[in-house]
Order: sequence, then C-alpha cells, then structure tokens
Amino acid sequence: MSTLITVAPTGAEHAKADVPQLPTTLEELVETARSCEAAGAAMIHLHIRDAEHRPTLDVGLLTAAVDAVREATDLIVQLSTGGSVHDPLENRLKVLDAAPDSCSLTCGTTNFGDDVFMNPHGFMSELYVLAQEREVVPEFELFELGHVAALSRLINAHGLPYGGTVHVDFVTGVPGAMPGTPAALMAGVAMLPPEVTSWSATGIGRTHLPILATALAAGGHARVGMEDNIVYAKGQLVQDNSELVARAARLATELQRPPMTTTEARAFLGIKA
Ligand code: KMH
Ligand code: ZN
Repeated sequence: MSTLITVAPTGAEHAKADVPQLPTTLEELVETARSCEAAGAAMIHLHIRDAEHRPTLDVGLLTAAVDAVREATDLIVQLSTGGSVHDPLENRLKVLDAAPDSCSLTCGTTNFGDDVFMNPHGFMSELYVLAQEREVVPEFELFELGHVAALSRLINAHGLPYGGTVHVDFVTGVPGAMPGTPAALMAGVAMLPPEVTSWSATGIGRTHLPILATALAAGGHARVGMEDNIVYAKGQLVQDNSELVARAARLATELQRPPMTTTEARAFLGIKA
C-alpha cells in the first residue's frame, strides 16, 4: 500500500514575525504547494492569512487560495474548518462556500495549550451534513480518544460522508490533548470503528518524527508541515515545508510504501472529479 502524504504548511498558531519562512501570502502558499507536490505530497491542508499575516476565514480570500493552488498543482485542496481558537462557529461553517475538495472536521472539543478548541456536537453535525450536501470529502481530526466515539455518533446519525470513504487524522501532541506517543496513537487506531477506511497521523513539535515513523510502520498515512512542527532536527529550523514532505516520502519509500500520486489519492479518498 502506498502512502498518502498531506502537508499542513501554515496553520493558525505561528506568528510570521517569529517564523518568517512560514508561507502566509498567496504567492508563498502557491510556491509551497508546488514544492510539496514535487516532494511527494498529494493533499494540502490550508489555513490562510490576511495582509497582516493574521489567520482569517474570509471566504473571498479562501476562494482565491483554493483557485490558485488548483491552478498551480494537482494537489487535493483541503480547507481547515478549525480555523483558529478565536473563530466563531458560523464563520467556520462558511469555509465550505469556498468549494474545497476536502475539509477538516474535528470530532470534539479539546484542550489546546492554554486555550480550548470548541467543537460542540451540533456544530459537528451541521458541518457533516453540509459537507455531504456540497460534495466535499471530510477528513476527521481526532485530538482525543473520545473523538473516535463522537465520529461513530456522526456516522450513525447521518450515514457515510460524500465520497463513501472515512479518512481520519490523529492530531497528537497538542498540549493537554492526546499525547504524541506510539502507545496513544496505537490506542486510537485500535478504537477505530469499522466504517473508517484509512487513517493518518501527525505529531506536534518534538513528537512529529516519532509519530511519522509510527504511522508509517503501522500502516497509516502521514501528515507533516509547519502547522505542526517548525523544527527539522535539533538546532535546525524548517526552512521550507517541502523538507518535511521529502523526509516523509523518503521514509515511506524505504518502508516499501512510496508516496501516493495525486490521481491515486483522489480515487482513494473519493474526491469529486
Ligand atoms: N488551529 C486549530 C485551533 C483544523 O485545521 O481543522 C484547529 C486546527 C484543526 O488546526
Ligand atoms: Zn489545521
């Protein structure tokens, strides 16, 4: 089985002033998308920034980003509906107006460092059904083991998502949430319901590399990127997201699970043609 590599290049948490190499402008995002596709990514998980490099869910800017990445690459474009912890729920639902191929859907509220990332059941249900109606393939973000149970509740209530597959991503190592350890990840994988067709994992900060290696060894897929980790190795900051993608592609290839092409990934996830 080949490996789906997703890149999450920007996120909503790092400040451009602290991390100048973070891609925040449209031009930087497009260049990043190109280099990451060339390095082996098949999907991009996008958060965007405004002219002052602040996180935004402006639908016009989101649409421009989706269009520009589609124009420049064949990557599956996944928009974050998580936004930042400060974004109101109604703005997070409007993300689907930008017509992405895929959207993130976090399966429950979670500790998020000093903050709380809010995902009440009513919001998740509304987003789930909206994604079905708009023919957008969701990726279910699991920050906690209880999120697996919340995912089952959504599937039981509303049926399968658009595309007919159920792809989940374990986001581990967020301070206060599921730890970024092989044991925690394997506990989550063991709990997955039968409807889940594929899983990937990412680790925040120093958990990035061990979680990548664990996921690849255990038959999972990989998410990497500066949203989750800005350190390539001890004393060496990531200069370009493609460095993280290239490392994941090398590891996956050594493990006889080379990167999925974008065409394969589209079929694998049931992305609308
Ligand atoms: N920025 C976090 C509060 C997602 O993209 O869906 C939420 C997050 C999850 O990153
Ligand atoms: Zn995100």
